[in-house]
Amino acid sequence: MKWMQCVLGFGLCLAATLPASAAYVQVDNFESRSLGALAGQGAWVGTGSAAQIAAQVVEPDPANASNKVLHRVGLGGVYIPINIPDATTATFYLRFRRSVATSDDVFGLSDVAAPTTLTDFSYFEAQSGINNTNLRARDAGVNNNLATLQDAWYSMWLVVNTTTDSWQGYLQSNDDPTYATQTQMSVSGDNTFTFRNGAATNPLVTLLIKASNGPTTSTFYDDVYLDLAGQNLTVPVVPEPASGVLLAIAGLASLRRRRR
Ligand SMILES: [Ca+2]
Ligand SMILES: [Ca+2]
Ligand SMILES: [Ca+2]
Repeated sequence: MKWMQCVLGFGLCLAATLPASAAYVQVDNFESRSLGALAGQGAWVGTGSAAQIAAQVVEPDPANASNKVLHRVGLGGVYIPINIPDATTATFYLRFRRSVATSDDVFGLSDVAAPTTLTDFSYFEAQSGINNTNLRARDAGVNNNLATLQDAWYSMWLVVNTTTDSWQGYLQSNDDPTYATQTQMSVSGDNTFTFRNGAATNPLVTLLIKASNGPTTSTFYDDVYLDLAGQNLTVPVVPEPASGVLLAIAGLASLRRRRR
C-alpha cells in the first residue's frame, strides 16, 4: 500500500509539471475548500452585506456531485488578489454555468485592490458577465451581448492585454452544441473590448465576481486559472496520468517484484 501512495504522490508531482498548459496557474478549483461560505477561505474576500457574503457558497456541482464549485447566489460577491503586470498579455480562464434567467452576474479583473462596495462596477477593467441569458462584454462604456447561454457549463478564455488595455474572449461548451467548438466572441465584427476605464499604466490586481441586481440570480463558477505568459487557449485542467507516470508506476511495480 505504501508504494502506491508514493506512486500517487509522484504522479501528482509529475502531473503538475507536465508541459501541456503548464503556464496556467490555478487561482481556485474549490476542491480544497469547505462546503459553505467561500469568503474567508484562502484569500477570498466577500463584498456585500454579511448575509449576502454568507450566501456565496462552495457547493457540489449540479452536474457532478463529486466536483466542488462556487455557487454565486442572489446579491453579493467575492474577490481574490491576482497580479497581471502592466504592458503584458495574460489569459484568464474560468468555467461558468448560468442557472436562473434573471441572473446579472459580472466577472472580470480590476485594478483596485479592495473593491469593497458591492454596487460600484467602475472597479472593473476587463469586464464580462451574464445578463439574463446573454454572455456580455463591456467595451469601454458599452455592454455588448456576445452569446445566448443555455443552462450549461461553458469554458471562457479572456485574453487580456495590459499594453492596449483591452481583451478578447473565447467560448466553448461540451453541453451547448452552438459552442461545441471554441469560438471567438465578437459584436458586429468587433472582437476587442476596451477596459472599462480606458488606458492606464498599472497592473490588474483583483479577480472579482459579483451581482447587485437580480435577487434570484443563481450562477456557478469553477476552474479559475491565470496564465501570465500570454495567450493560452488550451484547457487548464489537471491532466490524466501521462505515459511518464505510467512508466514510473510500472518501474516501481517491477522494483517491488524484484525485492520480494
Ligand atoms: Ca471544482
Ligand atoms: Ca496598461
Ligand atoms: Ca472594441
